[in-house]
Amino acid sequence: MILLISDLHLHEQRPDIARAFFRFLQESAPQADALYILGDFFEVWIGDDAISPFQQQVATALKQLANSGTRIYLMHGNRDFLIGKQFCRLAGCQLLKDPALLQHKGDNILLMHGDSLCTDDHDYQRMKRILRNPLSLFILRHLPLKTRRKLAGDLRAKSRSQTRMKAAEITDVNAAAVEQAMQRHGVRTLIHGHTHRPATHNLPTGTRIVLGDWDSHGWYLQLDETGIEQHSFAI
Ligand code: LP5
Repeated sequence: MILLISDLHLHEQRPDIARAFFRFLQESAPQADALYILGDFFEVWIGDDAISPFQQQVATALKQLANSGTRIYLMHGNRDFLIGKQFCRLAGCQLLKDPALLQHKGDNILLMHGDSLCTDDHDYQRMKRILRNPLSLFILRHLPLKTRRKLAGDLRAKSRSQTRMKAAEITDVNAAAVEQAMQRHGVRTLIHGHTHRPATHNLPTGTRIVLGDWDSHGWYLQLDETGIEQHSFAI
């Protein structure tokens, strides 16, 4: 059995979400062969050299799960793309490229964070190109911690105010981008997060399953012999 989660946005200021996640790790995850985390696991990540006691606690909990035999795969999201090898070592998880393929019942399933499918959000895609090119990543990783904290805070604030003003269609995936991604990878099933719009969409090309973000509810997908099912629970 495989479990997938996304967009927990773990943060000191949401202890309720952290508690729900630790409960999930104790009650549901140990039965899984693998746990896939499809990005935005943390509210924001400014570098492996700035791990807070809370983030260390999260890493330790993941490591316990890994030690008990569940493989853990972690994909970057748009808020935690600076997660690196040091965190992965502490947490016993493996970084997963976006996109990635997962074999299930003889078929490939395409896994993505989801932001790359939001091609109508031109401002976001421009910002992503700037932030994620190798030179920017190098510079960002070497900025003083105080500067990184300030920049990350400014970016979150700007994002919050701008996202509120964007039309719903802009911040959702683009249908053609979805179709292209599925065709390029030859899959009938795509699973992603990012948009915070949990749903299962039946498309001419197959099925697109959107994982929910953890807020008033927690969400996870369960893949087993019987199929794929999205579960949610109150936080
Ligand atoms: O995150 P979410 O879901 O609320 O919104 C996203 C898009 N926003 C973002 C920004 C993140 O929220 C914050 C990123 C923090 C990164 C921390 C690590 C780096 C820190 C180290 C030091 C810098 O991804 C939002 C989308 C939305 O999803 C839906 O898809 O719309 O995009 C925006 O709001 C972007 C704005 O439209 C454009 C902002 C322009 C800012 C220009 C910055 C240029 C680069 C600065 C270089 C330091």
